[in-house]
Amino acid sequence: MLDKIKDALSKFARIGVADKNSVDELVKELQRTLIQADVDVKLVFELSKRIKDEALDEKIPKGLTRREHVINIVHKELTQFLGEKAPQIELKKQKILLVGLFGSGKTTSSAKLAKFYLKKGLTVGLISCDTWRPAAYEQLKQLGDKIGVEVYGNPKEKKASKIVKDGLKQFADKKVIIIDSAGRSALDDDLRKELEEVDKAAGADEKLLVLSGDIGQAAKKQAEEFNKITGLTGVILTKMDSSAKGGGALSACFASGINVKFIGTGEKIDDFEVYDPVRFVGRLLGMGDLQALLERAREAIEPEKAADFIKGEFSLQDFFGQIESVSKMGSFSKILEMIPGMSSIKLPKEALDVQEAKMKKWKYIMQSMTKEEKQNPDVIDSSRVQRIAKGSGTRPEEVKELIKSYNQTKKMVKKMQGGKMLKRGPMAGMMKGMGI
Ligand SMILES: Nc1nc2c(ncn2[C@@H]2O[C@H](COP(=O)(O)OP(=O)(O)O)[C@@H](O)[C@H]2O)c(=O)[nH]1
Ligand SMILES: [Mg+2]
Repeated sequence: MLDKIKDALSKFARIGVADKNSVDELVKELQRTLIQADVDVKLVFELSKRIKDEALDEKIPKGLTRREHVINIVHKELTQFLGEKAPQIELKKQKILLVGLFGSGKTTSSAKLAKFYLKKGLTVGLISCDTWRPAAYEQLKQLGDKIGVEVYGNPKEKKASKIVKDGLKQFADKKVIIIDSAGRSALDDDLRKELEEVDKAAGADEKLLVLSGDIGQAAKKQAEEFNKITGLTGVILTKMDSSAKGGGALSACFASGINVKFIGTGEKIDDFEVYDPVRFVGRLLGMGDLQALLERAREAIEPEKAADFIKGEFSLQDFFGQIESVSKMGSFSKILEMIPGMSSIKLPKEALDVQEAKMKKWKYIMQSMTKEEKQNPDVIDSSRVQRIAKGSGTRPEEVKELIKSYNQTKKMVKKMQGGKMLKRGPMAGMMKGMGI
Protein backbone atom coordinates (compact mmCIF):
# COMPACT_ATOMS: atom_id res chain seq x y z
CA MET A 1 0.00 0.00 0.00
CA LEU A 2 2.71 2.43 1.00
CA ASP A 3 4.64 2.22 -2.23
CA LYS A 4 1.57 2.48 -4.40
CA ILE A 5 0.37 5.68 -2.81
CA LYS A 6 3.86 7.09 -3.01
CA ASP A 7 4.01 6.23 -6.71
CA ALA A 8 0.65 7.80 -7.41
CA LEU A 9 1.67 10.97 -5.69
CA SER A 10 5.07 11.28 -7.23
CA LYS A 11 3.49 10.76 -10.62
CA PHE A 12 1.06 13.49 -9.76
CA ALA A 13 3.87 15.69 -8.53
CA ARG A 14 5.73 15.24 -11.80
CA ILE A 15 2.84 16.19 -14.02
CA GLY A 16 3.29 19.83 -13.15
CA VAL A 17 -0.23 21.05 -13.68
CA ALA A 18 -3.01 19.88 -11.46
CA ASP A 19 -6.08 19.99 -13.64
CA LYS A 20 -9.26 18.00 -13.36
CA ASN A 21 -7.84 15.07 -15.30
CA SER A 22 -4.75 14.63 -13.21
CA VAL A 23 -6.73 15.00 -9.98
CA ASP A 24 -9.17 12.36 -11.25
CA GLU A 25 -6.31 10.06 -12.03
CA LEU A 26 -4.70 10.59 -8.64
CA VAL A 27 -7.97 9.91 -6.85
CA LYS A 28 -8.55 6.77 -8.91
CA GLU A 29 -5.11 5.49 -8.01
CA LEU A 30 -5.74 6.25 -4.35
CA GLN A 31 -9.02 4.35 -4.53
CA ARG A 32 -7.38 1.34 -6.11
CA THR A 33 -4.63 1.31 -3.54
CA LEU A 34 -6.90 1.73 -0.55
CA ILE A 35 -9.26 -0.97 -1.74
CA GLN A 36 -6.34 -3.31 -2.28
CA ALA A 37 -5.26 -2.53 1.26
CA ASP A 38 -8.68 -3.81 2.28
CA VAL A 39 -10.13 -0.48 3.30
CA ASP A 40 -13.92 -0.51 3.37
CA VAL A 41 -15.15 0.48 -0.10
CA LYS A 42 -17.79 2.80 1.26
CA LEU A 43 -15.18 4.69 3.25
CA VAL A 44 -12.91 4.89 0.23
CA PHE A 45 -15.60 6.51 -1.87
CA GLU A 46 -16.48 9.01 0.82
CA LEU A 47 -12.84 9.91 1.15
CA SER A 48 -12.25 10.29 -2.55
CA LYS A 49 -15.30 12.46 -2.98
CA ARG A 50 -14.06 14.80 -0.29
CA ILE A 51 -10.62 14.98 -1.86
CA LYS A 52 -12.02 15.70 -5.30
CA ASP A 53 -14.46 18.34 -4.13
CA GLU A 54 -11.81 20.17 -2.19
CA ALA A 55 -9.03 19.77 -4.71
CA LEU A 56 -11.02 21.29 -7.52
CA ASP A 57 -12.26 24.08 -5.36
CA GLU A 58 -10.86 27.31 -6.72
CA LYS A 59 -9.80 28.79 -3.40
CA ILE A 60 -6.14 27.92 -3.36
CA PRO A 61 -4.36 29.42 -0.36
CA LYS A 62 -1.94 32.15 -1.32
CA GLY A 63 1.62 30.99 -1.67
CA LEU A 64 0.71 27.46 -2.71
CA THR A 65 0.53 26.10 -6.21
CA ARG A 66 -2.52 24.08 -7.08
CA ARG A 67 -0.40 20.96 -7.06
CA GLU A 68 0.76 21.64 -3.52
CA HIS A 69 -2.80 22.49 -2.58
CA VAL A 70 -3.99 19.09 -3.82
CA ILE A 71 -1.23 17.18 -2.03
CA ASN A 72 -2.03 19.12 1.10
CA ILE A 73 -5.67 18.06 0.86
CA VAL A 74 -4.79 14.41 0.29
CA HIS A 75 -2.64 14.54 3.38
CA LYS A 76 -5.28 16.20 5.49
CA GLU A 77 -8.03 13.84 4.43
CA LEU A 78 -5.92 10.71 4.81
CA THR A 79 -4.83 11.83 8.26
CA GLN A 80 -8.41 12.35 9.34
CA PHE A 81 -9.24 9.00 7.86
CA LEU A 82 -6.53 7.15 9.74
CA GLY A 83 -6.93 8.58 13.17
CA GLU A 84 -6.47 12.35 13.33
CA LYS A 85 -4.45 12.68 16.51
CA ALA A 86 -1.64 10.78 18.18
CA PRO A 87 -2.83 9.12 21.39
CA GLN A 88 -1.84 10.41 24.81
CA ILE A 89 0.52 7.89 26.36
CA GLU A 90 0.59 8.32 30.11
CA LEU A 91 3.68 7.70 32.16
CA LYS A 92 1.92 6.98 35.44
CA LYS A 93 1.97 3.81 37.54
CA GLN A 94 -0.11 1.34 35.60
CA LYS A 95 -0.95 -2.21 34.68
CA ILE A 96 -1.27 -3.09 31.02
CA LEU A 97 -2.92 -6.28 29.77
CA LEU A 98 -2.26 -7.47 26.22
CA VAL A 99 -4.83 -9.73 24.61
CA GLY A 100 -5.23 -11.16 21.12
CA LEU A 101 -5.25 -14.27 18.98
CA PHE A 102 -2.34 -16.62 18.29
CA GLY A 103 0.51 -15.12 16.38
CA SER A 104 -0.82 -11.59 16.44
CA GLY A 105 2.38 -10.42 18.14
CA LYS A 106 1.42 -10.24 21.84
CA THR A 107 4.64 -11.59 23.26
CA THR A 108 6.83 -9.54 20.94
CA SER A 109 4.77 -6.43 21.64
CA SER A 110 4.95 -7.00 25.41
CA ALA A 111 8.72 -6.76 25.22
CA LYS A 112 8.60 -3.80 22.84
CA LEU A 113 6.22 -2.00 25.15
CA ALA A 114 8.45 -2.80 28.13
CA LYS A 115 11.41 -1.24 26.36
CA PHE A 116 9.28 1.77 25.43
CA TYR A 117 8.45 2.54 29.08
CA LEU A 118 11.95 1.65 30.21
CA LYS A 119 13.33 4.28 27.85
CA LYS A 120 10.95 6.79 29.40
CA GLY A 121 12.64 6.10 32.71
CA LEU A 122 9.96 3.93 34.34
CA THR A 123 10.57 0.62 36.09
CA VAL A 124 8.89 -2.27 34.31
CA GLY A 125 7.92 -5.86 35.11
CA LEU A 126 6.64 -8.41 32.61
CA ILE A 127 4.23 -11.22 33.45
CA SER A 128 3.73 -14.19 31.15
CA CYS A 129 0.41 -15.87 31.90
CA ASP A 130 0.26 -17.86 28.67
CA THR A 131 -0.23 -21.38 29.99
CA TRP A 132 -1.39 -22.53 26.62
CA ARG A 133 1.59 -22.41 24.34
CA PRO A 134 4.57 -24.51 25.32
CA ALA A 135 7.62 -22.41 26.13
CA ALA A 136 5.60 -19.18 26.15
CA TYR A 137 7.34 -18.16 29.36
CA GLU A 138 10.81 -18.88 27.94
CA GLN A 139 10.03 -16.76 24.88
CA LEU A 140 9.16 -13.75 27.00
CA LYS A 141 12.01 -14.43 29.43
CA GLN A 142 14.51 -14.33 26.58
CA LEU A 143 13.15 -11.03 25.35
CA GLY A 144 13.08 -9.64 28.88
CA ASP A 145 16.72 -10.63 29.42
CA LYS A 146 17.69 -8.84 26.25
CA ILE A 147 16.26 -5.54 27.46
CA GLY A 148 17.02 -6.03 31.13
CA VAL A 149 13.45 -6.36 32.35
CA GLU A 150 12.38 -8.90 34.96
CA VAL A 151 9.88 -11.50 33.79
CA TYR A 152 7.52 -13.38 36.06
CA GLY A 153 6.03 -16.71 35.02
CA ASN A 154 5.37 -20.18 36.34
CA PRO A 155 5.39 -22.95 33.75
CA LYS A 156 4.04 -25.41 36.34
CA GLU A 157 0.93 -23.39 37.13
CA LYS A 158 -2.02 -24.10 34.83
CA LYS A 159 -4.28 -21.30 35.94
CA ALA A 160 -3.47 -18.06 34.15
CA SER A 161 -5.26 -15.83 36.65
CA LYS A 162 -3.22 -17.30 39.51
CA ILE A 163 0.01 -16.43 37.69
CA VAL A 164 -1.24 -12.90 37.20
CA LYS A 165 -2.00 -12.52 40.91
CA ASP A 166 1.40 -13.85 41.95
CA GLY A 167 3.17 -11.72 39.38
CA LEU A 168 1.43 -8.56 40.52
CA LYS A 169 2.58 -9.26 44.08
CA GLN A 170 6.14 -9.77 42.95
CA PHE A 171 6.13 -6.55 40.94
CA ALA A 172 4.28 -4.39 43.47
CA ASP A 173 7.07 -1.80 43.38
CA LYS A 174 7.27 -1.53 39.58
CA LYS A 175 5.78 1.49 37.89
CA VAL A 176 4.57 -0.38 34.83
CA ILE A 177 3.46 -4.00 34.78
CA ILE A 178 2.78 -5.59 31.42
CA ILE A 179 0.84 -8.84 31.22
CA ASP A 180 1.23 -11.08 28.18
CA SER A 181 -1.76 -13.41 27.88
CA ALA A 182 -2.46 -16.54 25.87
CA GLY A 183 -4.25 -16.54 22.53
CA ARG A 184 -6.15 -19.15 20.55
CA SER A 185 -6.61 -19.53 16.84
CA ALA A 186 -10.10 -18.09 17.25
CA LEU A 187 -12.01 -16.34 19.96
CA ASP A 188 -13.74 -19.42 21.41
CA ASP A 189 -15.49 -19.98 24.73
CA ASP A 190 -12.35 -21.34 26.26
CA LEU A 191 -10.37 -18.18 25.55
CA ARG A 192 -13.31 -16.00 26.52
CA LYS A 193 -13.54 -17.63 29.96
CA GLU A 194 -9.80 -17.46 30.52
CA LEU A 195 -9.62 -13.81 29.53
CA GLU A 196 -12.47 -12.87 31.83
CA GLU A 197 -10.60 -14.44 34.74
CA VAL A 198 -7.30 -12.89 33.78
CA ASP A 199 -8.95 -9.52 33.34
CA LYS A 200 -10.49 -9.74 36.79
CA ALA A 201 -7.23 -10.79 38.41
CA ALA A 202 -5.24 -8.10 36.61
CA GLY A 203 -7.48 -5.09 37.16
CA ALA A 204 -5.50 -3.46 34.37
CA ASP A 205 -5.63 0.25 33.57
CA GLU A 206 -4.88 -0.38 29.94
CA LYS A 207 -6.26 -3.29 27.98
CA LEU A 208 -4.69 -3.42 24.58
CA LEU A 209 -5.75 -5.74 21.81
CA VAL A 210 -2.85 -6.87 19.69
CA LEU A 211 -3.88 -7.19 16.07
CA SER A 212 -1.85 -8.15 13.08
CA GLY A 213 -2.13 -5.58 10.29
CA ASP A 214 -2.64 -8.33 7.75
CA ILE A 215 -6.22 -8.98 8.82
CA GLY A 216 -7.30 -5.73 7.16
CA GLN A 217 -10.83 -4.60 7.86
CA ALA A 218 -11.56 -7.78 9.84
CA ALA A 219 -9.86 -5.75 12.58
CA LYS A 220 -13.17 -4.09 13.27
CA LYS A 221 -15.01 -7.31 14.09
CA GLN A 222 -12.18 -8.66 16.19
CA ALA A 223 -11.85 -5.44 18.13
CA GLU A 224 -15.56 -5.41 18.82
CA GLU A 225 -15.53 -9.00 20.03
CA PHE A 226 -12.60 -8.56 22.37
CA ASN A 227 -14.07 -5.29 23.55
CA LYS A 228 -17.15 -7.17 24.73
CA ILE A 229 -15.07 -9.49 26.88
CA THR A 230 -12.58 -7.26 28.61
CA GLY A 231 -13.34 -3.76 27.41
CA LEU A 232 -10.44 -2.34 25.42
CA THR A 233 -8.58 0.90 25.88
CA GLY A 234 -6.76 0.59 22.57
CA VAL A 235 -5.05 -1.49 19.94
CA ILE A 236 -1.47 -2.37 19.07
CA LEU A 237 -1.31 -2.97 15.35
CA THR A 238 1.62 -5.19 14.42
CA LYS A 239 3.39 -6.20 11.23
CA MET A 240 2.80 -2.83 9.64
CA ASP A 241 6.12 -3.37 7.88
CA SER A 242 5.13 -6.52 6.12
CA SER A 243 1.41 -6.31 5.66
CA ALA A 244 -0.28 -5.00 2.55
CA LYS A 245 -3.47 -4.54 4.51
CA GLY A 246 -2.30 -2.32 7.32
CA GLY A 247 -4.22 0.64 5.97
CA GLY A 248 -7.42 -1.37 6.05
CA ALA A 249 -6.83 -2.42 9.63
CA LEU A 250 -6.03 1.14 10.69
CA SER A 251 -9.05 2.71 9.09
CA ALA A 252 -11.32 -0.06 10.40
CA CYS A 253 -10.14 0.47 13.97
CA PHE A 254 -10.61 4.19 13.67
CA ALA A 255 -14.03 3.81 12.09
CA SER A 256 -15.16 1.60 14.95
CA GLY A 257 -13.96 4.11 17.51
CA ILE A 258 -11.02 2.13 18.85
CA ASN A 259 -7.72 3.96 19.12
CA VAL A 260 -4.62 2.47 17.65
CA LYS A 261 -2.04 3.40 20.27
CA PHE A 262 1.10 1.70 19.02
CA ILE A 263 2.28 0.14 15.81
CA GLY A 264 4.81 -2.64 15.31
CA THR A 265 7.01 -2.07 12.31
CA GLY A 266 9.33 -5.07 12.37
CA GLU A 267 10.50 -8.09 14.30
CA LYS A 268 13.12 -6.31 16.37
CA ILE A 269 12.39 -4.84 19.77
CA ASP A 270 12.96 -1.28 18.61
CA ASP A 271 10.61 -1.62 15.66
CA PHE A 272 7.79 -0.06 17.59
CA GLU A 273 6.32 3.40 17.91
CA VAL A 274 3.42 5.40 19.22
CA TYR A 275 0.97 5.64 16.37
CA ASP A 276 0.93 9.18 15.08
CA PRO A 277 -1.44 9.56 12.12
CA VAL A 278 0.23 12.74 10.85
CA ARG A 279 3.65 11.14 10.75
CA PHE A 280 2.30 7.90 9.44
CA VAL A 281 0.49 9.52 6.56
CA GLY A 282 3.55 11.63 5.83
CA ARG A 283 5.57 8.49 5.42
CA LEU A 284 2.77 6.81 3.56
CA LEU A 285 2.81 9.56 1.02
CA GLY A 286 6.56 9.45 0.85
CA MET A 287 6.64 13.15 1.29
CA GLY A 288 9.41 14.38 3.41
CA ASP A 289 8.53 17.99 3.10
CA LEU A 290 4.97 17.61 4.12
CA GLN A 291 5.47 19.31 7.43
CA ALA A 292 7.21 22.15 5.67
CA LEU A 293 4.46 22.30 3.13
CA LEU A 294 1.87 22.58 5.83
CA GLU A 295 3.93 25.30 7.44
CA ARG A 296 4.03 27.16 4.20
CA ALA A 297 0.29 26.92 3.95
CA ARG A 298 0.08 28.47 7.36
CA GLU A 299 2.65 31.09 6.55
CA ALA A 300 0.78 31.99 3.42
CA ILE A 301 -2.10 32.89 5.65
CA GLU A 302 0.12 34.86 8.03
CA PRO A 303 2.69 36.45 5.75
CA GLU A 304 4.42 38.38 8.50
CA LYS A 305 5.35 35.08 10.17
CA ALA A 306 7.08 33.92 7.04
CA ALA A 307 9.50 36.79 7.22
CA ASP A 308 10.68 35.54 10.60
CA PHE A 309 12.46 32.64 9.02
CA ILE A 310 16.11 32.76 9.87
CA LYS A 311 16.67 36.34 10.78
CA GLY A 312 19.95 37.96 9.98
CA GLU A 313 23.03 35.85 9.51
CA PHE A 314 23.17 32.12 9.20
CA SER A 315 26.14 31.28 11.36
CA LEU A 316 28.06 28.06 11.63
CA GLN A 317 26.35 27.83 14.99
CA ASP A 318 22.99 27.64 13.22
CA PHE A 319 24.38 25.03 10.92
CA PHE A 320 25.57 23.11 13.95
CA GLY A 321 22.10 23.41 15.41
CA GLN A 322 20.69 21.84 12.29
CA ILE A 323 23.09 18.95 12.46
CA GLU A 324 22.27 18.43 16.09
CA SER A 325 18.58 18.38 15.44
CA VAL A 326 19.20 15.89 12.67
CA SER A 327 21.31 13.59 14.81
CA LYS A 328 18.73 13.69 17.58
CA MET A 329 16.16 12.44 15.15
CA GLY A 330 17.78 9.09 14.81
CA SER A 331 19.55 7.18 12.17
CA PHE A 332 20.30 8.65 8.83
CA SER A 333 18.26 6.23 6.80
CA LYS A 334 15.17 7.08 8.82
CA ILE A 335 15.87 10.76 8.28
CA LEU A 336 16.14 10.24 4.57
CA GLU A 337 12.57 9.04 4.54
CA MET A 338 11.53 12.44 5.72
CA ILE A 339 13.37 14.46 3.16
CA PRO A 340 11.75 15.67 -0.02
CA GLY A 341 12.75 13.61 -2.98
CA MET A 342 14.83 11.28 -0.84
CA SER A 343 12.07 8.96 0.21
CA SER A 344 11.82 7.38 -3.19
CA ILE A 345 15.55 7.05 -3.64
CA LYS A 346 17.05 3.91 -2.24
CA LEU A 347 20.63 4.56 -1.25
CA PRO A 348 22.88 1.58 -0.68
CA LYS A 349 23.54 0.83 2.95
CA GLU A 350 27.24 1.72 2.67
CA ALA A 351 26.42 5.18 1.38
CA LEU A 352 24.17 5.74 4.36
CA ASP A 353 26.85 4.60 6.77
CA VAL A 354 29.31 7.00 5.20
CA GLN A 355 26.89 9.88 5.65
CA GLU A 356 26.18 8.99 9.25
CA ALA A 357 29.87 8.81 10.00
CA LYS A 358 30.38 12.16 8.34
CA MET A 359 27.70 13.77 10.47
CA LYS A 360 29.36 12.51 13.61
CA LYS A 361 32.71 13.88 12.54
CA TRP A 362 31.24 17.25 11.75
CA LYS A 363 29.79 17.36 15.17
CA TYR A 364 33.20 16.71 16.75
CA ILE A 365 34.79 19.31 14.51
CA MET A 366 32.33 21.95 15.57
CA GLN A 367 32.79 21.08 19.18
CA SER A 368 36.48 21.89 18.74
CA MET A 369 35.80 25.36 17.44
CA THR A 370 35.71 28.50 19.51
CA LYS A 371 32.55 30.52 19.83
CA GLU A 372 34.00 33.17 17.59
CA GLU A 373 34.85 30.64 14.89
CA LYS A 374 31.36 29.27 14.94
CA GLN A 375 29.85 32.71 14.70
CA ASN A 376 32.16 33.90 12.00
CA PRO A 377 33.87 31.02 10.17
CA ASP A 378 35.67 33.43 7.86
CA VAL A 379 38.32 33.84 10.57
CA ILE A 380 39.31 30.18 10.22
CA ASP A 381 42.66 30.28 8.45
CA SER A 382 44.85 27.29 7.72
CA SER A 383 46.57 27.29 11.12
CA ARG A 384 43.17 27.27 12.79
CA VAL A 385 42.12 24.43 10.51
CA GLN A 386 45.13 22.46 11.76
CA ARG A 387 44.26 23.15 15.38
CA ILE A 388 40.61 22.21 14.94
CA ALA A 389 41.52 19.00 13.13
CA LYS A 390 43.87 18.00 15.95
CA GLY A 391 41.35 18.85 18.62
CA SER A 392 38.60 16.85 17.01
CA GLY A 393 40.68 13.90 15.88
CA THR A 394 39.92 14.55 12.22
CA ARG A 395 41.92 15.46 9.14
CA PRO A 396 42.31 19.08 7.95
CA GLU A 397 40.53 18.20 4.68
CA GLU A 398 37.53 17.16 6.69
CA VAL A 399 37.46 20.46 8.49
CA LYS A 400 37.70 22.27 5.17
CA GLU A 401 34.92 20.15 3.74
CA LEU A 402 32.63 21.14 6.56
CA ILE A 403 33.38 24.82 6.04
CA LYS A 404 32.74 24.47 2.34
CA SER A 405 29.47 22.72 2.99
CA TYR A 406 28.50 25.41 5.45
CA ASN A 407 29.25 28.10 2.85
CA GLN A 408 27.07 26.34 0.29
CA THR A 409 24.24 26.02 2.75
CA LYS A 410 24.59 29.64 3.68
CA LYS A 411 24.22 30.62 0.04
CA MET A 412 21.04 28.59 -0.13
CA VAL A 413 19.65 30.16 2.98
CA LYS A 414 20.33 33.57 1.48
CA LYS A 415 18.35 32.54 -1.55
CA MET A 416 15.50 31.40 0.61
CA GLN A 417 15.52 34.71 2.42
CA GLY A 418 15.40 36.33 -0.97
CA GLY A 419 11.80 35.27 -1.01
CA LYS A 420 11.14 32.46 -3.42
CA MET A 421 11.66 29.50 -1.18
CA LEU A 422 10.44 29.63 2.36
CA LYS A 423 11.25 27.31 5.18
CA ARG A 424 11.65 23.72 4.09
CA GLY A 425 12.43 22.04 7.37
CA PRO A 426 15.77 22.00 9.08
CA MET A 427 17.32 19.33 6.93
CA ALA A 428 16.71 20.41 3.40
CA GLY A 429 19.51 22.91 3.27
CA MET A 430 21.85 20.58 5.02
CA MET A 431 21.34 17.78 2.60
CA LYS A 432 22.20 20.04 -0.26
CA GLY A 433 25.22 21.16 1.67
CA MET A 434 26.33 17.62 2.12
CA GLY A 435 26.14 17.05 -1.55
CA ILE A 436 23.44 14.40 -1.54
N1 LIG B 1 7.43 -8.27 10.65
C1 LIG B 1 6.91 -8.21 11.87
N2 LIG B 1 6.79 -9.34 12.57
C2 LIG B 1 6.27 -9.27 13.82
C3 LIG B 1 5.85 -8.04 14.39
N3 LIG B 1 5.38 -8.30 15.62
C4 LIG B 1 5.50 -9.63 15.81
N4 LIG B 1 6.04 -10.24 14.73
C5 LIG B 1 6.31 -11.67 14.49
O1 LIG B 1 5.10 -12.38 14.58
C6 LIG B 1 5.33 -13.67 15.11
C7 LIG B 1 4.39 -13.96 16.26
O2 LIG B 1 4.70 -13.10 17.35
P1 LIG B 1 4.39 -13.45 18.87
O3 LIG B 1 4.79 -12.25 19.65
O4 LIG B 1 4.99 -14.73 19.27
O5 LIG B 1 2.82 -13.56 18.82
P2 LIG B 1 1.80 -14.06 19.96
O6 LIG B 1 1.42 -15.45 19.62
O7 LIG B 1 0.63 -13.13 19.82
O8 LIG B 1 2.47 -13.92 21.27
C8 LIG B 1 6.79 -13.72 15.51
O9 LIG B 1 7.49 -14.38 14.49
C9 LIG B 1 7.19 -12.27 15.56
O10 LIG B 1 8.55 -12.07 15.27
C10 LIG B 1 5.99 -6.84 13.58
O11 LIG B 1 5.63 -5.73 13.98
N5 LIG B 1 6.52 -6.99 12.34
MG1 LIG C 1 2.75 -15.24 22.83
